[in-house]
Amino acid sequence: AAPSAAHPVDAVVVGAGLSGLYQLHRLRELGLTTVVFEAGDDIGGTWYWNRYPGARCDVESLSYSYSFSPELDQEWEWSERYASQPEILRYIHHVADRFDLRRDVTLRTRVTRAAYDEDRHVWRVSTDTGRTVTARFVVLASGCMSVPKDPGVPGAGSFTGAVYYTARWPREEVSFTGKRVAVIGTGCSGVQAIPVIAEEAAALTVFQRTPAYALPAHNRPLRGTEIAELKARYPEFRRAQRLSRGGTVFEPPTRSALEADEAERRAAYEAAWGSGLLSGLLRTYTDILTDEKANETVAEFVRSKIRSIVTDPATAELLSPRTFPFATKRPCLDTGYYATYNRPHVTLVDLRTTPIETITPRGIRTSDGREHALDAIVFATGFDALTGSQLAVDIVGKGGVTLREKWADGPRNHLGLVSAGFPNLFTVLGPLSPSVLTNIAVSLEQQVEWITDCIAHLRRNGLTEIDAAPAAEADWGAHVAELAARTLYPAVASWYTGANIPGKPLVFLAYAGGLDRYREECDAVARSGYTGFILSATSSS
Ligand code: NA7
Repeated sequence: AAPSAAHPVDAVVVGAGLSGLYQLHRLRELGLTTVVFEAGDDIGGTWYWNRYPGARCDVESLSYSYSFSPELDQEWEWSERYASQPEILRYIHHVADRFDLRRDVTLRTRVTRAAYDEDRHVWRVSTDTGRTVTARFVVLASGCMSVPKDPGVPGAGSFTGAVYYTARWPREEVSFTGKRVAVIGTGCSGVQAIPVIAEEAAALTVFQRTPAYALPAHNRPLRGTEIAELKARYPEFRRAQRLSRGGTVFEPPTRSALEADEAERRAAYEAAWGSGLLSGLLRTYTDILTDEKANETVAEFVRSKIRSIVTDPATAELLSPRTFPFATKRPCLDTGYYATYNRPHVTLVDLRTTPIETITPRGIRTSDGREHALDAIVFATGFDALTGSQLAVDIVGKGGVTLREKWADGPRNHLGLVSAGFPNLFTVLGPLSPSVLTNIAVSLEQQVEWITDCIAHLRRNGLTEIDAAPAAEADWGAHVAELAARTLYPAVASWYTGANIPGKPLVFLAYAGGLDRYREECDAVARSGYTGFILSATSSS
């Protein structure tokens, strides 16, 4: 029978992306009956929804993949250095088939509510299809960048042309041939989509509010020899990844950028630019993210690159970020982004000088009175990051307190995993964990494995409940804030701090201490018998 209130399951996992599918695999190994609810028409999460032109991972494919199965590592063959969205989705499908995961995934079903039954120590989980399931454990694997932001542009409903969101791109073929297209937003999604849309469109107008720092991907097909070379040492490479600071393997820098002279710095930055790695420039010196002067040397290097690529000096200047230090918002990895502005049919509109007044039936009107006539508008306007997907669910914990009430001034939890008063409810890639500051493929495995070990511990010891201790949670919040305060991140208005969403509390939302340190802290907690958590057994179990 389908799981229902009468047929309880052991665990509900919310979301069938990379995190949720791996969590299902692990819980199954423990012998838990598990159901995964997925809102989409198919599995894949982020890589299902973000199928916009040019969508591609900005972590190398050989690193951005599951590490838990040596056999999977050997059999899967990536075709490019940076995998495109369709290839990553094919990989996710392959994994789901290989580990027979689909049979426990219920598609087209959004979890709308989860309420804790304090007497029976179970969660009652409801969906938009009218199902209710009870489960002892709930894992929110609902994504750190999965709730698209409402762009809040007036008049959007009146436009008579086509409207697209990069984060909700249709599955059907979209053709821009012969069309006048607008892209609003120049974050990583816009930066990837713009050059590809420009290939097709008759005219492309980019509406930019804040320019991004975009670095060249130098994407290319992978050579058979380099794949074979890595596969020969994949176990060792995976171990190094797990122990690394951000989920990718590199030799950490040892010197301050300010200790090097101009020529030396330039050479280091040129090499990093040529490396095609998202964090290449960050890895040159120790203090790029902690010292404004050091950071400015990199920021100015990127601006000099923009000036050397973009032929019109005024456009180059508009594309040059000046309002925030390099990498305090996520840098973008691109293919041909800046050079696209040299094409005669591509126009850049600076929303700082001429903001959008309204969208009209025919196009977009800016404050200078100009109406940009359009056939299609693409919103690449970002997400309600890190907390959006958890707060989208009506979660009711102990004493009838909702997660929305509890997090009204910002998220609170212990280890980024469990929030006090919401027992047995775990989050993968949620707030106050390293998530978005790392290679999330490595981060999600670490958290899924910690959660799985924790549940195994509870069951082995006849325990039914784990909750965060309020004092430990307060300490964790202070620790995360303190780690962030050592960096340039928290002072910058970005989606890392919630500043992109009107009314969202301003809190630096990620753990900036590194995945290696985070892993040690999580492991130490588990080893000590879950210090900072309250574990209990109940007779009703
Ligand atoms: P981002 O990085 O949040 O970028 C959103 C962009 O859209 C950014 O340039 C915003 O400008 C712009 N934006 C947002 N709202 C508006 C309105 N109303 N008007 C004009 N411009 C607007 O999202 P992405 O999807 O590009 O990238 C998200 C992450 O996904 C990425 O870092 C990868 O990790 C994967 P603003 O900066 O707010 O001035």
